[in-house]
This record gives sequence, C-alpha cells and structure tokens, in this order.
Amino acid sequence: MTEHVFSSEKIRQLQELLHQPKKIVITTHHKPDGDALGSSLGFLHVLAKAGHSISVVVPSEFPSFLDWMNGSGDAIDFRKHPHKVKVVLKNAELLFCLDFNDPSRVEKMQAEITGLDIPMVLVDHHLDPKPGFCNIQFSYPAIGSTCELLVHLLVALNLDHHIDRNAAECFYAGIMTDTGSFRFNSVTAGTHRVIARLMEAGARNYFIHEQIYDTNSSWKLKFLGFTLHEHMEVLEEFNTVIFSASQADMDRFHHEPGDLEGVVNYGLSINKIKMAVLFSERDNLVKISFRSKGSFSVKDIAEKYFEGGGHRNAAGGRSELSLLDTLNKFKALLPSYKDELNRES
Ligand SMILES: [Mn+2]
Repeated sequence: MTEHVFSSEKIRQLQELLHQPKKIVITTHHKPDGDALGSSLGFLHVLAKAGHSISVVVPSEFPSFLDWMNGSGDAIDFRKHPHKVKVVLKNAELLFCLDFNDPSRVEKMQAEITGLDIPMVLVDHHLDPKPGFCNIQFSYPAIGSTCELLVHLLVALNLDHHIDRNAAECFYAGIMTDTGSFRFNSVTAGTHRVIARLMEAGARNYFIHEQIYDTNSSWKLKFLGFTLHEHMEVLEEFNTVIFSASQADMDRFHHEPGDLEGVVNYGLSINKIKMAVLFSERDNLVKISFRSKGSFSVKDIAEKYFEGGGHRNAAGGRSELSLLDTLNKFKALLPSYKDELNRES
C-alpha cells in the first residue's frame, strides 16, 4: 500500500499542519462530481476522526445520485449559503483544495479562497497545476482519481487507520466514477490495492454501484434515448461523434443536474470513434464535455478554443456563442485535426 512515494519534506510539512486539532475547510471544484465530493467527504470523515473540526464547502450543487454519501447533507453550497461559507472560511486555519488545481475552477467562489491568509494544501490529479496556487501541492496527473491519490497520501501520513466504512465508501465512489468503473488506462494494480483496502474498511461495492448507476429517473432515460436518436451526429471522416442538448429539450425532459452525465461516453462506444463531444445549453451558455480515446488529446482543443481544460482523454469547456454557432465553430476545427483523428493508436 505504501508504493506511492511522496516527497518526505512535503509529508513532514503536512504532518506538522495536522499535528494539533484545527479548524479545517475542505473544498472542491464547481459542479462536484463523484471524485470531487467523494474525496472531500471521505477526507472529512478521516480528519474528523483524527480530532479536527471540519467543514466541507462546495462552490455549487452536486448531482442527487451522490446524496447517499455520508456527510453530503452537511456540505455547504456556496450558491445557496454564501454568507455561511464566508464565515467558515474566515474562521478556518487550514484549507484543502481537492480535485482541482486552478482557483478559477471554483467559479464564483474564487474571490473567497484567493484572498485567504492561511495555509492551503492542494491534492489533485489534473494536468498543469497553477503555480503557487497552494502552499503545499500534491499534484499527480498520472493517478486516475483524487480519491486514489488521497488514500495513498493518508497511508503516507499514517492516518489510514481512520478510514471507516463511511470514508471508504466515499473514496470508492470517487475512484469508480473517475475510472469509468475501473476500465480507463489510468487504472493500475495500485488502484486495485487501494480498492482492496477500502473494501477491508467496509466499503460495499454493490451498494455504491447501485446508488450511482441504478437510481436514474425515467425522464433521464427518455432524454438519453431522445438525444441518441435525434441529436447524435457521427462524423465518420473525423472519427468523431457530436451530441447536443438545447435548453428547450432539457425543459421538455425535466432535466435535473447530472442527467446528461455519461451521454458523451456512448459516442466512444461506436467502432473506430476517437472523440465524442457533448454540447449542452445552460444559462445562456454552452457547456462542452470532450472525451477521447488513446493518444488524441481533447485537453488542447478545450483550452485553445473553448475556455476550458482537463485531461488528455476527458476535458470540459464553454462557449458564449449560440448552440448552433458553437457546433459550427467546433466542426470548422475538425479538418485541422483530421490526420491525428485518423491515426491508428
Ligand atoms: Mn477527479
């Protein structure tokens, strides 16, 4: 389990920060996913057992399929309770930033965390952390999830004996969702050793899987069917699939946050497809989810053209153009990637 080697100096610094009971705030990125919320809540349980007083703050709402996570009801949503967030941050002695590496990822909460005069610790697996964002940075892009990284870190800190069932199930969920249920190439033998450790601590794999994947509303499935049938465009020349969802369609299918989660992956399940992209209209903005297979990087497209970023095979972006104009802008970019999209790899 201790196969992951961290800088002993950083571990020492962090141990020193955690030596005395502290008021700690844990936060994560806007629109928290399974890994973001799982790492935050799992860490909350561990640090609480170690004697600290913890608040988890989220910049915006998380999808309801994560409601089952122990502690989720106590996470403070900045959009709903900005004042409460300001108060806990004002009293905080230490801030952990999990599953993001750039203050812009907390969106409207950015001003609250960049002005703080307390130690900040980053634990994250996205590429290119913003230099100097946090005082101590544990940035490991090769690791498939922040939850996996955090368990390795807890072992190095000698805090892993505090991982109880509640913490273990939060971490398990984050690893499962960020690895596409253990099938992405980021999964290693080390990932499975962490999973074994979490199951020994009581994590129920069947329970977690059911909570996350078998709690769809019928509207979500109807919307999925509609999107696949009506708004999926296969661009064979570019080995690319495009999905789109307009605000009107979302209203028609009673869209709830998280309902479009996973739609984009259906594109990659088509033979030979290298890239799949979902464009969804929200609050006068087009949100974009990019996915790819193999060496083709969607991170660069997201960064260069759509004010976004992420990983090589999974990235996000946005556009202030209309849905149609955004689709056209994207399609116009494809010829310049044609060779790369047709390369065998
Ligand atoms: Mn993650």
